[in-house]
Amino acid sequence: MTSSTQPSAHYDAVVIGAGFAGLYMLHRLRGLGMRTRVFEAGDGIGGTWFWNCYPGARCDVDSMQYCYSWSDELQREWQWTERYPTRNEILRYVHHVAERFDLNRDISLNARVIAGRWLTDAGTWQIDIERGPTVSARFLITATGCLSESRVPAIKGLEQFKGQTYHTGRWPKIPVSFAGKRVGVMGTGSSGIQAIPEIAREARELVVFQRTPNFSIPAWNGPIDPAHKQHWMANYPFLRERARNTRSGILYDYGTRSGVSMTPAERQEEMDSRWRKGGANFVHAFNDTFVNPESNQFLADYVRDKIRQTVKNPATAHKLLPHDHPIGTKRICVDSGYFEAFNRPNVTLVDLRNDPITGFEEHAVLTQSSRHELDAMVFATGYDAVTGALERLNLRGETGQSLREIWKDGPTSYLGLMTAGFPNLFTITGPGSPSILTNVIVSIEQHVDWIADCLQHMQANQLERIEPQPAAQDRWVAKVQEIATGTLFVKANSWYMGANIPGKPRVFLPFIGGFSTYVAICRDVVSKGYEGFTFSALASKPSCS
Ligand code: NA7
Repeated sequence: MTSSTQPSAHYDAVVIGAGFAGLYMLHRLRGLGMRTRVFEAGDGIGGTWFWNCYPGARCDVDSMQYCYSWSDELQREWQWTERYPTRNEILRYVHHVAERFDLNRDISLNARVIAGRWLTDAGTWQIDIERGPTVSARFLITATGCLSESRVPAIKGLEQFKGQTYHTGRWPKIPVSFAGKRVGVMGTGSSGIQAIPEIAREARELVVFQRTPNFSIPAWNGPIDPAHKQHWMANYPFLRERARNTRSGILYDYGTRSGVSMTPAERQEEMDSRWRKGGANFVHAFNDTFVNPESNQFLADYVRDKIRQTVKNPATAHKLLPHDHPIGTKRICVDSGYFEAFNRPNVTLVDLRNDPITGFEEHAVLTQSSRHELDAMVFATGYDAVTGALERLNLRGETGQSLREIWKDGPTSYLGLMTAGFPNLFTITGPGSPSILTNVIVSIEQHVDWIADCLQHMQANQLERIEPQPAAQDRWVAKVQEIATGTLFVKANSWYMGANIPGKPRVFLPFIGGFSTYVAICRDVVSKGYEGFTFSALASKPSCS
């Protein structure tokens, strides 16, 4: 594009989003001496953890691993208190980091990016801020998160509903009380499964509207085990490096045997011991959980048995049994008393597959067979994952087309880092990278470091423009789909597949070949002179690397 308005400020780099990705990116860019501004839509930093303050919001990755590894002092000084950190504790950590590294002064809050245009002649991005200035930058880096574009389904009559409505990913910052109220929760993914036990304790009545029953593993959360903490504190760099060499960037106990190769007694012992430990590690019992339907079935049956044992009403238990996807192919949930909540007299489960919602009235939600009077409705209905937040930015590349237009049949990206036709635009944890299949902080750090190293390379070589070559991008997009097709993941109607958004193309969004494999590929690309990327100095024509 060539048209432009006069920007009010020019930066070397603009970063969109002040969550874990944006904060670390800012830190690295400063280290390169680049004049950088971070624009954040929210009125606070923390990204996903700023918005997700619903009751029970908690991370399901071990707190000793769910933190930055780029500063050894930082990881030694911060004291986590629970096995799985609450949202509030994570947010305190984020603020600690921002203050310790003096990041806040380069962050603009309440500053939503609503459009961006690549100006070919100037070699800059021009960026519009809602109710704010237009600025320009040589490099534009998105740190908008994979699960940030929240979504409330279109339901007939919802606008007439007079009760309060909430989305878990846009929870108000003022206290919300459900005491004495009749509350509905729609959605039984991770957010619903965390919120339901908490709301059940507080509300007069809780009606859970379930479309798809989900697998969940008990968290057995509690104060952090001092020996575990001590072990991590004493060995942080070594353990972090080991984690980076795994497929999910998390130091789990990865099973080394196929489920089918074990005797029934061995399998039972393996699953029992993992269940006793709790957490997402359960699904890693076998080395073929995600590729062998038989092995997967052992784990799925085990969890279904646990649900039957936990939920006292057999009809309710039956409705809660996951049946339409292999375990783990929708993001595995980790809960604290989810299935137990259905034993409470004030909790009702509505199975929307048999009894769909027909609409809302002023004070009720109607299903085909009944009417539920409600004072509040909580939507735990998820996100337009991975691509939603990027498309919403309305970024237009060299031809004037937007990412949304270019991605209408599925996202195109090279390594999940850049898209052809969008020079100097980097996408942290973009589509086609491991991102949300991993400890996302580990993936964020790897992307931020890769981008910073690339910019340093460009500085050193007086290069001002970078973009991926279409052929390299095509190969990568094909590879991402090919690897996914070899797994059970493609069998589930999950947000990994874009299946939760009506009309979204059905393609597998992240790279599922494993974090360590992905890192090796990225390193290889660099060692071959940034193979598949094209660099140029602005004055010259682009030349292939
Ligand atoms: P998820 O995992 O996308 O869960 C959303 C839930 O909402 C899921 O149970 C959906 O059922 C349900 N849903 C979505 N649309 C509808 C409609 N129209 N009617 C009824 N039910 C619906 O989002 P979460 O926020 O729980 O978790 C997102 C990630 O955040 C999580 O994986 C962690 O990584 C953290 P469906 O299964 O689509 O039938």
